[in-house]
Amino acid sequence: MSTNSAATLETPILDSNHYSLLQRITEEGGYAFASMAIRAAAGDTRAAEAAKEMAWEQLHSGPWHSVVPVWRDAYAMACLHVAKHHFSSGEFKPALRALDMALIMGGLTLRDDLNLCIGKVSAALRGNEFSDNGEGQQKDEWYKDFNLAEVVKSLPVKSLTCKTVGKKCGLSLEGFLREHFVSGSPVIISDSMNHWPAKDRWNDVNYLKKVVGFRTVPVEVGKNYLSPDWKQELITFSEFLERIQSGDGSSADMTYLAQHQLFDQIQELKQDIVTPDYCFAGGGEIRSVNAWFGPPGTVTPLHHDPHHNILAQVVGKKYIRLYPASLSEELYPHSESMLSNSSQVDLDNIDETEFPKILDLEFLDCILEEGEMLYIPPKWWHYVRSLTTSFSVSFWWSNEGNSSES
Ligand SMILES: O=C(O)CCC(=O)C(=O)O
Repeated sequence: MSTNSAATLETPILDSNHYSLLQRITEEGGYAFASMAIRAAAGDTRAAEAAKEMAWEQLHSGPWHSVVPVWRDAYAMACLHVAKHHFSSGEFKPALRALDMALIMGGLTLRDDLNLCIGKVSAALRGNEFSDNGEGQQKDEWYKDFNLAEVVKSLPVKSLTCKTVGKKCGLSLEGFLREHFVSGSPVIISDSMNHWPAKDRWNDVNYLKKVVGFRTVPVEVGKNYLSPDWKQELITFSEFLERIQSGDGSSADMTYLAQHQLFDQIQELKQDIVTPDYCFAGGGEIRSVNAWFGPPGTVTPLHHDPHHNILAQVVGKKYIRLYPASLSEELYPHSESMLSNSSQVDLDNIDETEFPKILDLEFLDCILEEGEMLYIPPKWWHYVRSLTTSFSVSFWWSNEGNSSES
């Protein structure tokens, strides 16, 4: 189907699976999609857009877990057709957006094709927009001034007055297992990410703009995921960086790239991180690696997750408060099952009449500094506030066969 020309995107997996995929889609009632996809493959741009719309509707026809998986592959297939048409017309940005949408929303079958195409479109875009190689350009760093006394005023009451999380240097895997993993005890590991390429690269705004500026990413907008005004948007990384740099985000329109599996989507950033050896403790498996990137003042409200977690602080600083799992009942969890891992208490604005016990509970807290990792045991409640522009990576792992993510 595709030729080896510079103006075409190659899709070897799609080429060899096109008809079997269409057959599976037809078996799920997708006759109209299949006929559009065949026209799209033959070069009909409008049919490609129509097929993409049809698959999109199927992805939004009910709760995400009830979407028939082949429709996710159908969406990726249609995005590939759309991207090919844009690319051959020299429209690289819309081509890249279609490919990113397929990575974010689509199935896994065509993932290698998507990554292959993304490599080619990104190279074409970089060639167009960055004619200089950036050498000699001043490093544009994220944050320069940090005033702890000022910042402490924005923290929840009683912050930094209780016990702090212990910090260890040169913690061996055996020491981690014995003293933290088995007993479920948090620790800050202070020297385990010096070798990460991200440590030098993500502090440089120009690097991020150049390498991932054109990529589309999902961001959260609003005070936090529990607020009624909270929403999600899809924007380019460059737009996101501009929002952070403009620094005028009030809490109502705070933009946070939160809990997104960015490293499955963007290979260049995956190469900048290293999975800590600690994550293989207990013979477990990585469940998800998430990015958390935003301006000062982002808040992840008090909640717990079912997995072991290493939260690695690559850029900036975060305040983190931890309550042990044994205090769950006293932390006023929401009653609806979807939110039962989140507390009803807004630690930034505690309603003592409604939640009288909360101020008596003991907790651990810390300021997690650039280059440090925090181990959060499963089910430990955590509240997180960024104190500067901050980019962290969380590694969730567990050894339960089918445990689900929160
Ligand atoms: O960094 C954050 O804002 C939240 C991190 C978190 O909740 C997690 O890693 O589970």
